[in-house]
Amino acid sequence: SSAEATTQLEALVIGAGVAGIYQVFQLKKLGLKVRGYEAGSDVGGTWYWNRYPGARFDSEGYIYQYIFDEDLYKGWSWSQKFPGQPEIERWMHYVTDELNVRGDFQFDTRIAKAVFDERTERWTVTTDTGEVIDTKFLVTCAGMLSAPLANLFEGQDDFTGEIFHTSRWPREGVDFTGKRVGVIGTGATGIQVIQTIAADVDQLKVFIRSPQYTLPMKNPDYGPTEQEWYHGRFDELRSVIPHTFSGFEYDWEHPWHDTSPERRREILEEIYEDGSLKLWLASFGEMFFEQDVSDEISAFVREKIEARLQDPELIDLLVPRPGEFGFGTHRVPLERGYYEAFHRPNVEAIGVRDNPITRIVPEGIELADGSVYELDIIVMATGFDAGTGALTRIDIRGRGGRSLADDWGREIRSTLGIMVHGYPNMLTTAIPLAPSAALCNMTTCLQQQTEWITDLLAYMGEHGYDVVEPTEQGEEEWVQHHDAIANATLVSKTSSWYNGANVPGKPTGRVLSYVGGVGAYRQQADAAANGGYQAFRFE
Ligand code: NA7
Repeated sequence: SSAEATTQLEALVIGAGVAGIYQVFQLKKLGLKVRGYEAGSDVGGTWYWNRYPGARFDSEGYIYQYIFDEDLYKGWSWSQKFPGQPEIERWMHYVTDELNVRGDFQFDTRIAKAVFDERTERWTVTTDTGEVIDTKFLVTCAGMLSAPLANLFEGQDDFTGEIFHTSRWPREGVDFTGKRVGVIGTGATGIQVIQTIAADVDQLKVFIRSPQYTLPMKNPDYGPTEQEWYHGRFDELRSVIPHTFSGFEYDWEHPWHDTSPERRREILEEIYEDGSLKLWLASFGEMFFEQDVSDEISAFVREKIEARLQDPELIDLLVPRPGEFGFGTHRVPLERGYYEAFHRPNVEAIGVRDNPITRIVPEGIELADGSVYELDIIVMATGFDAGTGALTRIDIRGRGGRSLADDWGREIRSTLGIMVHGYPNMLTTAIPLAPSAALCNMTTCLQQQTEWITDLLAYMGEHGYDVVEPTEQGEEEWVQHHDAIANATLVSKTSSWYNGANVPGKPTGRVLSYVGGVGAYRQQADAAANGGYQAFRFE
């Protein structure tokens, strides 16, 4: 349609991560002319960008894998229960080659703009290299946690040392030897960095605003015995994982109120020993809804952390305060030796809750009280504009020229997290109002979302439809359903990236991830499709 368009497609997929690789594979199989565009130089998505020291799964490797194909699953063997980024990146290359989609991607190309043309009912997409593409469907696999919050402080450009955001880590790595290093941020990422580099740096200054509830990771090596064990569980895993609360193999097992206090304690102790996210995602589901239960489990986890820290000053800085937020209402990081790192003589914990970082000065970090910490390297483990950032950083224009960044700047809405009213033929993954990294093993959710999208496009092909869009009412119903569940949970009462609170100016009234559970969401999504896509309008 567009006069200057050099490429004509039926589907343009943004991103070559876990979602994009599988989405391109499926749409190709459907017979569509599809092409993927990726800003990075290679495949991997999250596992391409996040190559900071200590980057690692908090999901068991054998649970994170795609489960849609038995040979693909069994053809890969992890060397650990929770593998690290280099091995994960190798796995992403393995699946890309096995699915034979590498040639369907264009790398080093960032999508800058996408405009829906109401006359032709097609998208005109422009890349940062000036290429113009005309496509029927725009499919976004751009990631939930991929738009980094990297420019946060005044004076960052004046720093005479080096500043790295964790998700923009140099491919060649960073040499910490003899360096004074500052880390800002103690979420899942900061914790992995800190515990990993503490022994390698001359001095480590950790700037802590909000400590998190964590769980200790146990990470045994996997050899042929373990690999055979989980390969042998393929059928079982495939029947279980898609239907649990969190897309892991385990699910809520224990009813809090029917369990005696002594037995509860035993159960918590047992599950804690699992060394996984199980205590969060598969112990007592009541922790998400009932304040008393949340308080008791939070106290249990605090007790565990405090026993390792001993020192009251460190406890004050590194343990969430009672009543502040409940265990599990923020993302729970797994850690290994994180707390012990603070016992090293070269590591210092600096509280910045009451004495915040005000700016970066040429020699280091300055706090409100005027004190300056002199540093050679600053690591910003400061997180992401979650859920919306990957798309609002693209100039996306729907019907009537409406802007997605403006729309979501007012209120973050979607239908099933798969489409947005006003943006016909734009199919989305990893955006708000679907289950996501907040409470989901990401590959489980992304497989389901991309499969749902593929089924929708197949349905359109069968019926000769060219355009799909959620109706205003269909979207409103999903938003209401989402909010009714989210607002009944304690997650809605805390502030974190779960509800946009980590980004200045972002609307915070809504929990971004569907909290009803992965299995429940799947039922809703399947019902929407099987019922003839009532929430959608076709042309
Ligand atoms: P998170 O979880 O958003 O953590 C960001 C951290 O950075 C968090 O501790 C923040 O403290 C801290 N932060 C952000 N801005 C500041 C300023 N201005 N001063 C001090 N500290 C600051 O990001 P992650 O990358 O760790 O994890 C994101 C997800 O990626 C993770 O959950 C996994 O699913 C993968 P705050 O809590 O806001 O007080």
